[in-house]
Amino acid sequence: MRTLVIIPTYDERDTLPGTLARTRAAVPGADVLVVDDASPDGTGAVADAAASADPAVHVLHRAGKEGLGRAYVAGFGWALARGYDLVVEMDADGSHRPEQLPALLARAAASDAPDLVLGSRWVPGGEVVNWPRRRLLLSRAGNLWVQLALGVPVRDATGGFRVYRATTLRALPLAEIQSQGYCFQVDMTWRVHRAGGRVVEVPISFVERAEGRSKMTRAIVLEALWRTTAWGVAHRARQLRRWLGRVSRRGSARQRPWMAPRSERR
Ligand SMILES: Nc1nc2c(ncn2[C@@H]2O[C@H](COP(=O)(O)OP(=O)(O)OP(=O)(O)O)[C@@H](O)[C@H]2O)c(=O)[nH]1
Ligand SMILES: [Mg+2]
Repeated sequence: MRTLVIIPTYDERDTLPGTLARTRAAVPGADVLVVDDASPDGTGAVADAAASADPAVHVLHRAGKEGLGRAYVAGFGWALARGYDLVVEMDADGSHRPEQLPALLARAAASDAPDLVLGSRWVPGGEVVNWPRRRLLLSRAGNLWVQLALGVPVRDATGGFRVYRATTLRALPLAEIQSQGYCFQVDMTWRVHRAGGRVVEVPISFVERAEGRSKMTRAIVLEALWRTTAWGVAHRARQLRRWLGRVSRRGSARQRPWMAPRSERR
């Protein structure tokens, strides 16, 4: 299967070369696309140098920082236009170990053909290395909230090390997606789930970045909180309306039995 590994970058000059080398070694048959948002530290030029030395490496330059979600949507469009079968999301900072790509890709190519394979920190066998307590709590609480609010039956909907089937991406309205930061991962997981897609989790070992600077900000956390809350309220209201509709139909059928379907008449 033709595979593209998308790596979004913003100021990852120090981390990108190692990640590219490890990715090419781990999955030599896969192509790589770096999506750089005009990083002020010159990551785009580092990516260009790697691309000119290796035909399997490509670079998509964007005009400015628009967030992780927009970068991935642009990368998905690039992949779909070129006929890739599997599309991978992976961070540049080493938190996602390229050595675990073969396991994720093998699961994606298995005979049950999952629509989305999530690298998961929170299933048995998954782990986080070197995270401060604050980040652990945030991730656990965020994922619990997503399960409660949206009813998505996965343990790590916020994770960003994942494999999509191209057919899954083609079926989603990618141009409509508004989420910019990490909320994008939840948004995509929920969309695949709602569309009836099969989402499976594979344990990964997630390592805190050793170099470079985190782009996680308070605004990104708040975006995730308000969007998931709004989606959750709308989702639960829809469920309640459906349930009330069923109850009232049953009630009126009991009062006027001739209106009930033949199978429900007594
Ligand atoms: N193109 C692009 N890439 C981005 C943007 N924001 C973050 N990234 C990249 O997305 C990946 C994940 O961002 P990180 O800063 O590592 O976020 P994080 O993993 O939640 O935070 P840490 O665990 O603290 O590293 C990295 O490869 C970033 O360079 C953006 O606006 N545009
Ligand atoms: Mg990171």
